[in-house]
Amino acid sequence: MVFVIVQTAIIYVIIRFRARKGDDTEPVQSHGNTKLEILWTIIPVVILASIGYPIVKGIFDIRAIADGPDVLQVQVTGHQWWWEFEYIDLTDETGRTLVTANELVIPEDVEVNLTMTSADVIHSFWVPILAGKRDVVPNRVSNMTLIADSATPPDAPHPGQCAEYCGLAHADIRLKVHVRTQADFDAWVDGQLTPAAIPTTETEASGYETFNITCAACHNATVAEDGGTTDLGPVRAIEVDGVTFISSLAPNLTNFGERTTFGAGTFDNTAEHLAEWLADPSSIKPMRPELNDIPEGRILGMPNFNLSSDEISNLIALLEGWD
Ligand code: HEC
Ligand SMILES: [Cu+2]
Repeated sequence: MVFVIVQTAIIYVIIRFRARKGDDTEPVQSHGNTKLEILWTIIPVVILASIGYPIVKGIFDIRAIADGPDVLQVQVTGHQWWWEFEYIDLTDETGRTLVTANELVIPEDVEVNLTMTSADVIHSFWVPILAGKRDVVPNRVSNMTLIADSATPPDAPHPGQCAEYCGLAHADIRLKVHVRTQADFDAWVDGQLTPAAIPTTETEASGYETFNITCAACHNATVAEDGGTTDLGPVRAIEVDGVTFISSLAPNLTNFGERTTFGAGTFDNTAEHLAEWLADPSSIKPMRPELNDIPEGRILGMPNFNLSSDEISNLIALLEGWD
């Protein structure tokens, strides 16, 4: 618009006031115009200030950390190559917090404050439909506020993606955000805080044995035992800037059967995909499990455990039953 207005005015002036043949009157000579100069200084100042004020205010508003009794507090730990979520204010009777992975579930119309850090390299948390990107940096804490206006259909959660290159499986560190009505969210929380059942069928019991021997080296699952609960796998935490973040070696599987996807939002959670995953995880998601160094806590993917097809189907029965 500015270009068109200015160019039109210039062309008009050039043509309208051009020197015509035979007319040699000298144009009016002028030098300086204080009034005009003050005016064309003040007008742009007013325009820029009126644009600048809301922008600067907006930057501070976006940076503000949501707090208060109505805000849902979720801590996010980025890992190569998956996301871990801990709902620090939602606990069961024993004080165990709600921990899940790769699928964030939030109530509609509620402010959610994400407090984020990374266990390894820089990631970036990005759910385009809900908010912009925010870097997730090791040894630093960053925050982001989400507010979702309306619930998502169960099979169409909002898709997200890590937006900062973080190594081999960067393309497959995705995530899902399910938005639920408050009542559905409360029911989900109850389900998540209920420990997984100790298996009763023979297949599940056999899967449970393999889980304890092999899988529990990295994956935690909380099961009901002797009227209380037991963690089958390790529970680990890191402290960053005075904030304690959960930082597990691998996704918590307590309620795995309830998730719609796995492998950081990459595969639909079906028996078929799970069988492929358990047969050789790196064949469907590129990872570097040969570099896993568990004492140092550096995990670059799930190894292939050369499970038999029976072990695989028993584990699938176990995990899909944990919902
Ligand atoms: C050496 C550590 C380690 C062991 C042992 C291990 N896993 Fe994993 N597992 C991982 C890691 C790391 C991931 C995350 C991979 C990713 O998505 O980047 C994972 C992911 C998974 C997932 C997908 C979870 C999700 O929600 O995305 C399932 C299911 C799973 N493992 C099952 C098993 C089973 C069953 C066993 C035992 C046979 C097992 N794992 C043993 C490290 C391990
Ligand atoms: Cu990434």
